[in-house]
Amino acid sequence: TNSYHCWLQYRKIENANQYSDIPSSIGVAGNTAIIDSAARELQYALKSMLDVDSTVQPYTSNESSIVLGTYESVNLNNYGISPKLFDDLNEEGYLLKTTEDNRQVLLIGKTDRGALYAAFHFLRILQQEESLLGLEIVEAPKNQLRMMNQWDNMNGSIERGYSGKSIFFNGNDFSKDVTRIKDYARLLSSVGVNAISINNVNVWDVETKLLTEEFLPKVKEVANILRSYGITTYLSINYASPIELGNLPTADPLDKEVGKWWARKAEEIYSYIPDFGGFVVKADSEGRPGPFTYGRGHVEGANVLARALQPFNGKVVWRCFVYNCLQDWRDRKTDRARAAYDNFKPLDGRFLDNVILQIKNGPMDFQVREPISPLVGAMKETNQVVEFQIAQEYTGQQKDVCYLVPQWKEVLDFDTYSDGEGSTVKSIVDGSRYNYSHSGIAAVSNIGNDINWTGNTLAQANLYGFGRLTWNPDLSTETITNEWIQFTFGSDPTVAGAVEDILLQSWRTYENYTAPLGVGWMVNPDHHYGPNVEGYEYSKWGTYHFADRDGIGVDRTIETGTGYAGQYFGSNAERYNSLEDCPDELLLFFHHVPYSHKLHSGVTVIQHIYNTHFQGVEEVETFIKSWNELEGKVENWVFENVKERLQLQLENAKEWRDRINTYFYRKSGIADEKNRTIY
Ligand code: BDP
Repeated sequence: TNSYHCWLQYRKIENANQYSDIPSSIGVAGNTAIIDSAARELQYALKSMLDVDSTVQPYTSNESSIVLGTYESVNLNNYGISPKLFDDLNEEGYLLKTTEDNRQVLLIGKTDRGALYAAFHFLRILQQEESLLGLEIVEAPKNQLRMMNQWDNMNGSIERGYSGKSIFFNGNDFSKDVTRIKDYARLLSSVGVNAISINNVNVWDVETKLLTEEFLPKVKEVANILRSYGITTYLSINYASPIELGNLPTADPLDKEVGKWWARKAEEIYSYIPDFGGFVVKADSEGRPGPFTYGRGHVEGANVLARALQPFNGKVVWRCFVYNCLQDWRDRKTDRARAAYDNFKPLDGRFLDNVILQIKNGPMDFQVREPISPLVGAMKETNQVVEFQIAQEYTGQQKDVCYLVPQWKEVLDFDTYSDGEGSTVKSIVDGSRYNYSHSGIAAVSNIGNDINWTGNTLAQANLYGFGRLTWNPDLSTETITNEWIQFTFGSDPTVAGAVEDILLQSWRTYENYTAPLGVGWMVNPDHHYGPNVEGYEYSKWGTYHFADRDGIGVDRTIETGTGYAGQYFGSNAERYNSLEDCPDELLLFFHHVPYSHKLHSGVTVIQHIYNTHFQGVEEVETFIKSWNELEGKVENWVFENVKERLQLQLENAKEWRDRINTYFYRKSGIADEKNRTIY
């Protein structure tokens, strides 16, 4: 199935005439592995799209060719390009220019990474069948760190993986076949991802040994592949490594021997991988070891690692998903939503410069609807990246379609007011607002070894969209969506229209039939698929909805609730704190209200619950109807794959509808105004 190639299918171009004068030689300036990857991608794609057999040869300035290189290796004078143009570009930027006679296509990067991105950009233009005449495009990524977090375990399983097994590991070792690692690298770099951590943040087991001579040669092999696509390799580490690997009695970050151990370890790692990215760390969270054991805090915890990595330019990506998962706060004195801010905000300015805090987009955990984490923007002197979850753990697990680009856009466009009006999340994570030395966006990957990588083929759009958005958060959802559709399905307008409608509606639809009005959860414990209204209500995870016969919702106000609303800046705090002003979609995240409470939309909370749950199922039925009309118009394998998943989604949606509606009907005793059947 073509779906293996995702958006790099390079379909045959019907109207190839307009490209008849594209030069068939690729002139390569400089010979790095990255330039080589770019040249091979161009060769492969030109053959596939235009049936052109191109040659790759060393760059000479006067021949008609596609020129691929860096601004220092190409003779800019020849094309009347001033080297100044590159002064303002960051390391990964590029110029894509076609000369007036169209006999030369210039793909010139500030560095070889830039040249690779230019090549992929050029191929996007061809795939969209746009004109090449007189192009002059200057681009650079907006975010510095554009990172993928694999949650892959060495036994081959993937935590929260919904698309088969790991492509990196199996049998407590690295996979022998690296084909898919290379193809994954192509997919990632084609959308601009430039960093990856290859193992799960929960380092349970043999993964601890990734830092040893037993596995470092293999990490190196993988890093070599990834590097040739401009991707830097990171590892998730076990905070107790000094004990488990070093036989030290402690992992106390202030212990001298521990510090020395990490320093030697860093040296060893860099002797294998000179451009190793650094460590991703989940410490003192959900049972993972960390500095708390030794009476130390996150600053000491992260800085000991940072000091070890600093001589090699390595980074510590320290996750802020830290909360007490054994603390019951039904007494309303504590609130899990507060945890990241309460833990980290007081530490601003105390982390070393190569530490980056990684903050989940919401205060809880990747729900279909959550407010934006108040920690974003709250630490002006501490590098931050925001973390998304492409894996659809709480959003349908790649059975249900849930296109998350609109959600991520909302997050990135959110105004934190941290530095007055206009302090959007994107202006914080791109580093510009507070001059962070390192910042960007990371995400939990959604791929596995399923033939189409993502289980549901439509879930490929989330991976594509994530990359494109991290490159440029200002791209519109429509642009990203249409690109993906065209590269994946071609340009049949019937197909494009149907797929676009499904994708753009899908997030709302998923929200409609699941937990209402931002309250979250109501899922089955552990695996998190399907409804279980009280699944987490009486356990200690801190994820409650407080529904009783009178009302529902979590009081997070400043006066009577947990005070969480007060973690926001200025008008955000006021808006969320106020029952009148709080946006409907987050009402139950911030307020406990009676079922008869009237929303801004004019309906009561209970009627909203009924309406949206009936509506959600109807929307899935519409998806099925429009998808079925695509039979014969999309590849059969993909047609069947999505068709099958939509059936599962329909069952899931119905189950949610019935459980939620019944539950709230029984709790409230208030009937549906429209007299629909509630089981
Ligand atoms: C939650 C997942 C859990 C992860 C945790 C994390 O349920 O498997 O370990 O996030 O981000 O969403 O560390």
